[in-house]
Amino acid sequence: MTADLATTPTAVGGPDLPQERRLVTEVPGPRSRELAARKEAAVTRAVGTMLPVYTVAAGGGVIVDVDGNSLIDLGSGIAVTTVGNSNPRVAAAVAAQAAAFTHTCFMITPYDGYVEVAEALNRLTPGDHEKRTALFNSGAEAVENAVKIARSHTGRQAVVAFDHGYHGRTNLTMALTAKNMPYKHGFGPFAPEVYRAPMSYPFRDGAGGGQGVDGPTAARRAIEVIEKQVGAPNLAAVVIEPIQGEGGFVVPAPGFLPALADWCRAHGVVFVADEVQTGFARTGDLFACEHEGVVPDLIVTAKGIAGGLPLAAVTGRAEIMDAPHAGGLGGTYGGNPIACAAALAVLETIEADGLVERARAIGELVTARLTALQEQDARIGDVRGRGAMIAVELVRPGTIEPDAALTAQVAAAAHAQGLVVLTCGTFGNVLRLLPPLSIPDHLLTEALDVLAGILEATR
Ligand code: PLZ
Repeated sequence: MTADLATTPTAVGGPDLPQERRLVTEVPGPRSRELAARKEAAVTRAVGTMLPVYTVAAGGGVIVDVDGNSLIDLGSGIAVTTVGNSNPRVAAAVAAQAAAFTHTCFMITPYDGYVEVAEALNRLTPGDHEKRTALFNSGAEAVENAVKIARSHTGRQAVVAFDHGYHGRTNLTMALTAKNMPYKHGFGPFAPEVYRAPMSYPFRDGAGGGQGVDGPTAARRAIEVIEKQVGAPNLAAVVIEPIQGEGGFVVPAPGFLPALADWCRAHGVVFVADEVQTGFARTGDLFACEHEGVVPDLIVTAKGIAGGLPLAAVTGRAEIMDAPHAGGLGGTYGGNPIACAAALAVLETIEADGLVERARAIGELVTARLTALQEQDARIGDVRGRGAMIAVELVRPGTIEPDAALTAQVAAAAHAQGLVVLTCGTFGNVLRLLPPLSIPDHLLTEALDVLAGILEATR
């Protein structure tokens, strides 16, 4: 089995893969290291690889590499394979669509998959108002289009994003993104008319790990910056992640998002929820906005929408979405038929497999264990997140001073022991867990055991 997987280019993944952590070489092994050397000679160094084990198959909760190692997947390819890698419904839908036709361009001769995905998103996203959808290829492309739509609708130009926010790597989304390294450094000039407001970050707002600044107060703080530095009459859109992803799994204090959304509504500002990382059951709701009953004017989705096929969407109020002139939005591949077929299979799977509930159960299991660890380890400053999007922020004991070195050390040890675990955060000191919702409990528990052992060994 192992040898087959390592040598056969047509290895079969999906949930039937043995659900085990199995290390048969060091990580990365010799075949992966060979491929890494070829990568270095062929691929620009600007495109990095976090854990250079070269994949041959994945599914359930594991990733199998060319050396025959089976690693526990706690990253889902950055929150993408929420329904599981090579999910059988997705794989079948993709194969059937690929056999029928692969592309016509929706702007040339359209097809029903695109319309069906739009109908589904209009139905499933928060709010029962009349909605419209447009499809794109990546999160960044969809965020850019949300801004285009908001500008067209309002006739205003300014856009507000937040401290610690991440929205992509294209020119406009780099401008919206807060962190310089590695996303922006040397890549300017950036798109104009982008302003930044303070986020609600409970762990850091309270100077010592408390809830110092509550949600409504943090919203007033942000709104004051917006009113003084931008002015509502100039402001087209406020773009915010309901739980920040790359910025450190920052969950704003309760009341922050509703207060911001209310202010936007009162001032004719388009409230854009970037649910690229939080969407599609990840947080234990279909969309993270639902947790506080926030209804965004526009919601941006990608990643988990199509089980790994490139697809993204902007969905929102019909009168806003229809503001641009006919033909004003589009792109060659946006809403590609294979990606749409995958998305329909994903939505069916979320419902059929009860994945919203599964995300909540994962959240409880992971949070309970990490909270117990925190009680004995002052370096774990904060355990936060929701559903299957949970992180720990590592600090110097008794302070909120970030410990990026410890975070890197723990992540490296986890990789060596067969866990695909990601880091994030403005200060590089957050370990984040984003397992596929298809991961079995025994692998989650094993992964948490390994992490606990690593934390113990680094004391
Ligand atoms: N908005 C909230 O999380 C992508 C980026 C990884 P694309 N996050 C992972 C990296 O280093 O490039 C993301 C996101 C939020 C937008 C995006 C951008 O989505 O599909 O990568 O363009």
